[in-house]
Amino acid sequence: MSEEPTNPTVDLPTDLPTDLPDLPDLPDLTDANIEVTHPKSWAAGVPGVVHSMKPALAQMGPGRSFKTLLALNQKDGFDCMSCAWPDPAHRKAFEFCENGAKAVTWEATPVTVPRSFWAQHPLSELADKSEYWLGMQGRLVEPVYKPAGEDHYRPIEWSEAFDVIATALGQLDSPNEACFYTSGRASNEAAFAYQLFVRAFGTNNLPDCSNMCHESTGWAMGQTLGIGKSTISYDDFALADLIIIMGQNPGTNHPRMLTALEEAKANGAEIVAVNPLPEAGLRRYKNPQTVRGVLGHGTDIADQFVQVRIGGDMALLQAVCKRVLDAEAANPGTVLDHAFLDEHCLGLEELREHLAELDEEAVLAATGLRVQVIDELAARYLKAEKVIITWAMGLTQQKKGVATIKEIVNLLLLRGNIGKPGAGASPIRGHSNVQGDRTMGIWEQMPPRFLDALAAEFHFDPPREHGLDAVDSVRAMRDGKIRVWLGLGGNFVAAVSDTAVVEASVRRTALSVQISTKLNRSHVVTGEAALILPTLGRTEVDRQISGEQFVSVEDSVCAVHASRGTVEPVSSNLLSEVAIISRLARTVLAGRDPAAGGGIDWAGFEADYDLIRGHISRVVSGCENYNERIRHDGGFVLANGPRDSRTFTTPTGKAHLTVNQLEHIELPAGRLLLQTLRSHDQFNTTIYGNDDRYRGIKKGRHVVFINKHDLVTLGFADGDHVDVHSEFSDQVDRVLRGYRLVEYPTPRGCAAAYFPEANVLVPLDSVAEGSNTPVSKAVIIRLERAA
Ligand SMILES: Nc1nc2c(c(=O)[nH]1)N[C@H]1C(S)=C(S)[C@@H](COP(=O)(O)OP(=O)(O)OC[C@H]3O[C@@H](n4cnc5c(=O)[nH]c(N)nc54)[C@H](O)[C@@H]3O)O[C@H]1N2
Ligand SMILES: Nc1nc2c(c(=O)[nH]1)N[C@H]1C(S)=C(S)[C@@H](COP(=O)(O)OP(=O)(O)OC[C@H]3O[C@@H](n4cnc5c(=O)[nH]c(N)nc54)[C@H](O)[C@@H]3O)O[C@H]1N2
Ligand SMILES: [Mo]
Repeated sequence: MSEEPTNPTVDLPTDLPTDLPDLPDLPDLTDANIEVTHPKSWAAGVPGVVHSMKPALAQMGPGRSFKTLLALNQKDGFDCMSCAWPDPAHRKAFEFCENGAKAVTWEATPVTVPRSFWAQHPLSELADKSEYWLGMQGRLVEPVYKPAGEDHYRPIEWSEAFDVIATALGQLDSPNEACFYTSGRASNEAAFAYQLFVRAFGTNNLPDCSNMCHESTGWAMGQTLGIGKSTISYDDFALADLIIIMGQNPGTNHPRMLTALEEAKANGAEIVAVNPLPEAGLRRYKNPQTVRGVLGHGTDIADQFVQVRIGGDMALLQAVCKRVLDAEAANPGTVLDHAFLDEHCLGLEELREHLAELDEEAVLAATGLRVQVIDELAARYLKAEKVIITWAMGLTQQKKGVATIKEIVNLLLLRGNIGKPGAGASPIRGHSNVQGDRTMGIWEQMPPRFLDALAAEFHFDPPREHGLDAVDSVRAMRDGKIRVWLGLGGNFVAAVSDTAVVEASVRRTALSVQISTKLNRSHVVTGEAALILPTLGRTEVDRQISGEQFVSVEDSVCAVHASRGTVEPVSSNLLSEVAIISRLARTVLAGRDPAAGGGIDWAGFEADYDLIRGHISRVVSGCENYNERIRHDGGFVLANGPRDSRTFTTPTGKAHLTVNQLEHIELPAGRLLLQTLRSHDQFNTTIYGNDDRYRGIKKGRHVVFINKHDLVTLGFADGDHVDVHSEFSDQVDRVLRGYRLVEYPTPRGCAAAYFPEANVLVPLDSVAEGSNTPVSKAVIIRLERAA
């Protein structure tokens, strides 16, 4: 190991109990005693892991904990599965964060679900257990089957499990009666094999977690820039003059980003945070990997905090664009990047005309900001030569998410902030390989170019009709049109909106199948029959006939690299995702002609992942010579037209400035706008613990954050318990009962509660225009005193 300060981030406790907790009696988390203290003004990683992960660390034992944590994000180790934040190309010491350590601890536990578990616990009982309790039962190690009409899973042989699926798929009237979901942890190899199997089977029904995540980004950037991915590389952060972080909570969800921001600041960059909440990581960062960070004041991150109202970003961005155009009008030829606009862009005149009409009163109402705040942001933008804008769920999960992100593109294009060093548009992805999965063809709407390449490589004609995305899959299940549901990872039932509707819809299917590492809600709310297929996690060594395998992943800035598990699998009975997909495909497609999707060497795929990568080289553009380039130290970076050469593969070959109509969110009197977000102790639907320490919440998740003036106006006090009803045009009463109100510095009219519990409140039909993403960040709610 190098001499660099390595990892004070994770202090493993020395007093770990040697015997494991008695799992069946594991007390569930309750929130009878929620504790609320002041939110933190700074973020760092020192104390957190130990506390929130004590039960899981106790399961793991010190030896395995150390080995696993040390391998995290090392050059020869595995890729951290906690987020898609990139690794610096020339890092001095390996870097990982508190929440990465939690994710690894959670997965690498040696505790396994015992065979007796299935006989002991009927599904009807498991349906009352929390996500935390389910996850703490340990790793899944044998396939289990719940036949139709029964209330228990029971162990089943792997081959029988594949037969059950093949039979169910064989009974469908059309391949389009099956849906194949993907969560973003699947490797490129697994994802490529999976989409190939699904298309060979005959459908494009490939919904994924991205439909609920950065889908709005993909559409907005695709339509305006020709590519739905970040236009920067890691090193650009250190070169920027100004970084605007919108709708994102890096201290919890991308903690290693704080190191990049700290470096940018050290190089003189200004940072602006646009967020309804004063998130700790956006205010001050104490880098646990430096002495100054551990002992000192840390780094002040945001130079300006723009406390926008929920859903106000589009108006804010239009107002800033207008100020840029006004500055140009006042001093013609000095503000806009005319050379860039003339050569590369379309739509400037239309934008100018549109924004000339901008209603500043409407902007102030939508944003809740004072005009000086907007002026200050505009001044910072005008002063900077190199600007990066990053964003995440606060922008994408909005009704106007696509249009809002198009406004980011407008603002950047006006001053040539795309395709030059230190500048660009940078969506920060969520799941660690969600971007790679898309590159590999996991999308219900892959373009003809990809499908043609697939056809040429495998000699069958893949279906061309678009498939179902996440929300449309629920609708189709609800309407009885989907008979078989298969999930490659994830926890769809808990992750998608409108919990009651999705649960009823999944129960209508004939068979639901989950390929998973650990138990979750999607295993206990099932089709008539159900299967769980346990799989290796990313931390574990993957041995196949040809030897140890590695897989590959793509991060937020299009860098692709290898990931190799380092700990012994918890059970020799586990199959890798690639092996499960290959064996399933062999069973389902057995006997087919090559022209009907037969004739693919699935056994070869399972034996040696190089074979899959060989196909990827020939099918996926940008992945030529994949096997060779993935073996380079640190991998390789995918080509990116806007970033590399200001090439825009839109239909016109130009980048598009766009005109987007503002729309006011009508908030009836006495109502609040609720966003659903992540606590510090969770990874999506996986709950590690009951605390949210940066926001000052302990021992509970059933809280609603609310502004102090709204408390008064609505006749409540901090600590009161309420029922939260959401209101939508369909008049259905969706309600969460018994939530504790927490006075919090959120803007007036804006509230917050934790996902996934709050998915009960998000109506299925409340979706972003143009991307069909659930509007999880703007739900109209009414509070009523709890009985
Ligand atoms: N530890 C950990 N890491 C994770 C995850 C996790 O659950 N835990 N999840 C992963 C995944 S899949 C994803 S997608 C990412 C998610 O990363 P984030 O997008 O940071 O996740 P959220 O918790 O949804 O936070 C949304 C942020 O947007 C703000 N926001 C809400 N509404 C608005 C708005 O109208 N305007 C603006 N400007 N801001 C708004 C919220 O206050 C909050 O700060 O993180 C990834 N990394
Ligand atoms: N209201 C609301 N809803 C949201 C969001 C929100 O902000 N608000 N965010 C949305 C977003 S951004 C996302 S990305 C989705 C997330 O939706 P999903 O990706 O479906 O959900 P996760 O909770 O990430 O899935 C966790 C499960 O994945 C399985 N798993 C873990 N590792 C592996 C592995 O290596 N292989 C396999 N096969 N399985 C594994 C485990 O069984 C675990 O229980 O939720 C969305 N839903
Ligand atoms: Mo996500």
